[in-house]
Amino acid sequence: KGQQPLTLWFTGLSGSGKSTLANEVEKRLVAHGHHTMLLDGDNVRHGLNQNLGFKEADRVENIRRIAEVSKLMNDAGLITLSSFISPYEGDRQNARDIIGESFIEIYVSTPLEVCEERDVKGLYQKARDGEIPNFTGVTSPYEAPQNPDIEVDTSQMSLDEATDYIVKQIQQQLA
Ligand code: GGZ
Repeated sequence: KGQQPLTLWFTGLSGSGKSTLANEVEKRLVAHGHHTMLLDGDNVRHGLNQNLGFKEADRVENIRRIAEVSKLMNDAGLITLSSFISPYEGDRQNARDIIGESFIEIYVSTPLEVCEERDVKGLYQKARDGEIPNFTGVTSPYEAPQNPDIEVDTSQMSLDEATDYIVKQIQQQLA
């Protein structure tokens, strides 16, 4: 199936629902015959970026490499779904510059209170207890996108609704 490559760039706090949503959107795209590559902490921070931590300079380099890989995947004709906190506005802008017009910023704007209440992995509690330094939303900043292409809040919408909404928003860009 012929397709225009895209990078769907999911940004948001830990526990906001980014990776779950990216997985659901990917399933939809694959069901429609698209070829995709999902990048997230599980397949990037354990391999390509295993030498990087969570200090500002490391996050900057993490996002830069992911943007370059996203572009390479687009060059190979794939729709890339990249799911990283990507907390800095400047780094997301840099990713947009690297990737070009196929870049779509999806802000998963689930509020911190909700992410912290969910605390699926117990990381917020550990961060509050001082066991994890530089934790986004607690002891490290998250710069919310001012003008995202798409915004979804998983405390206001079900997973299915949010997935439908994103797929509908990108429909025009899908060949
Ligand atoms: C934020 C951290 C941290 C710190 C470990 N701050 O909910 P998770 O577990 O599965 O997702 C988080 C993931 C964030 O990695 P990213 O590569 O997306 O971050 S960034 O874009 O800012 O470079 C969380 C876990 O790693 N984690 N320590 N200190 N999240």
